[in-house]
Amino acid sequence: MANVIVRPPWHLPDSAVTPESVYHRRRDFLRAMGFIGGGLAVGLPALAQSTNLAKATAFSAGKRNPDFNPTVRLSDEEAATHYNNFYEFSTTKTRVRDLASRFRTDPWTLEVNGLCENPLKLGLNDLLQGFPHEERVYRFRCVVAWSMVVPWSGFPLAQLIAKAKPKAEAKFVAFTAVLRPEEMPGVVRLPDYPWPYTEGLRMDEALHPLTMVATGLYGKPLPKQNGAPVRLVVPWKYGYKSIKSIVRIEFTAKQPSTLWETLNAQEYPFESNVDPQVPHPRWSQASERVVDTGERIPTQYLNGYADLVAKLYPKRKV
Ligand SMILES: Nc1nc2c(c(=O)[nH]1)N[C@H]1C(S)=C(S)[C@@H](COP(=O)(O)O)O[C@H]1N2
Ligand SMILES: [Mo]
Repeated sequence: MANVIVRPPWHLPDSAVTPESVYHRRRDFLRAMGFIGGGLAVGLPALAQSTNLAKATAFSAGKRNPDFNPTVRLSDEEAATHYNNFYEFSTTKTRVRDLASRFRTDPWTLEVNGLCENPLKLGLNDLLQGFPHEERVYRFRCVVAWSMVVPWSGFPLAQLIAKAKPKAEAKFVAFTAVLRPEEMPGVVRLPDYPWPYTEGLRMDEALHPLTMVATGLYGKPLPKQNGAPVRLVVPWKYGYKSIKSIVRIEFTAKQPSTLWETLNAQEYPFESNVDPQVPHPRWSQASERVVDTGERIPTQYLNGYADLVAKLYPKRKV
């Protein structure tokens, strides 16, 4: 047998999907470290991860909510779980899954605090059992113009916000992902990134019923590469707003900084609504490539959710 690597149809070279400035900086860093040109050894022990029965039994995907069910076909589960953006592990989408295998996602604590009456500390079971779960099929559109359609399980973020009782001064919600360089080789390789990964929403966006806290994908607990055990899903914004592996949700009076906006505010602004009429400075956003079929389809304003969320953005004429 010839040793041929067959690229799945959804493969894209790393250079095509990494913001160019960032890509060059990373190469400079790697060159300085002597990594380019020689063999690359990542000095982390390959720990075997035991399967997590407690989590598997507590998880229930919930019934599919027919109100959120685009008529287009679901993307292949294989593509959605093998082609991932999770820079804490790797900038190469096809490597994230393997590199995330040693990531520990149980136990987990999600802290909810900041400007609120009732700060919370939620463990896995609080998240899985304290909120009624349902399944929703959402379109998902990455800023580099690939897209998929997948069933998430979880609950509206508004339910969690209601439990925390934000104060009137709280105008934004800031999200922070876990940071464990010892389990995350991508963090070590991008030392000039403003870790941890952070994101943010306006309060009205966070409270919108489309905004979801997800703990599952395709009827199963979230795979590590998709942001286990708990992530955000904001389907009308570019994918990077949907932060994975969240450990903190904070209510703030001022707009919080985010990792991507800090890196390049022109290219990755805070709002980041999907909009085919607003090109990215380096590419068009008019169309997108369906991740598993490779088909090119037109991109829709607010990723097809304009009827539900356009009212949040009255200045943009539809
Ligand atoms: N913590 C964290 N969350 C993240 C990212 C990341 O690198 N780190 N990448 C984002 C980007 S750019 C996208 S497109 C989606 C990808 O989600 P998926 O791998 O489940 O498709 O996750 C987002 N959330
Ligand atoms: Mo993305």
